[in-house]
Amino acid sequence: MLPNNKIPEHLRSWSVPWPLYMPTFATPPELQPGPGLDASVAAGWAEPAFFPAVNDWPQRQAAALIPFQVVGGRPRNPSGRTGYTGRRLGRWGENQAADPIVTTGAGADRRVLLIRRDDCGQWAIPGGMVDPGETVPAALVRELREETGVDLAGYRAQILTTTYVDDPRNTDESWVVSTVAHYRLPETSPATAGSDALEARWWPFADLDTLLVAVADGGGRLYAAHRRLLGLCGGGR
Ligand code: RP5
Ligand code: MG
Ligand code: MG
Repeated sequence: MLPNNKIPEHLRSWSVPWPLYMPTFATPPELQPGPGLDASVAAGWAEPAFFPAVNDWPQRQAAALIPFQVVGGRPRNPSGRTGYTGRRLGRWGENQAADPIVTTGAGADRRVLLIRRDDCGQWAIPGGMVDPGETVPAALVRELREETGVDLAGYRAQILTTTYVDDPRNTDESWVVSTVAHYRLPETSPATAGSDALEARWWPFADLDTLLVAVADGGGRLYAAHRRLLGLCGGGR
């Protein structure tokens, strides 16, 4: 996966003129017009190529969790320039995700349920995209069940935030906004990796900082975009 281009901070905002801005085209073959895209659309995880398929921007803007502009018929990432154009995600504009942070225990025994992502090998919150027509609470429960086998039915969610996620797939025209919820469970329950997870494990919160640098133990780093989200309930940095 490509890292986000480094855009100088003072040039990120769309309100700062940058006449020579030349973002890199980042759309992978499976999302470019042709059989690959047809297969991705048929598989249900992608919408069709840009024009004329997407002409409902007023509705999308009204439904957006974070307001964004459309300029010349193209959506603009509300966090500013990314250095990339095109899309690596299923939808143009805002892609809504749900991230369940599931913890147990207290103090030194406090643990959090993480998965290792199959696209980058890094440890991450077991989150995923909200399906069309699905509610966020339903997506939180479904994604956790699919990726870890743990059932949240009967547990109350504490919504922590709705936030832009600094996902490496973001581009100027397609980005992730997630609803992050915290669930406290009385004890750890067996976790089994499924869907797009390679492993599922209850990590001690105290180890999260080590995770950022340790590549031992079959692990990998903590998915950078989730460091801040885990910090919202006391983990990460
Ligand atoms: C992150 O990617 C979100 O925070 C969420 O955890 C996840 C959604 O994408 P998939 O796991 O469905 O690839 O941006
Ligand atoms: Mg996922
Ligand atoms: Mg998933």
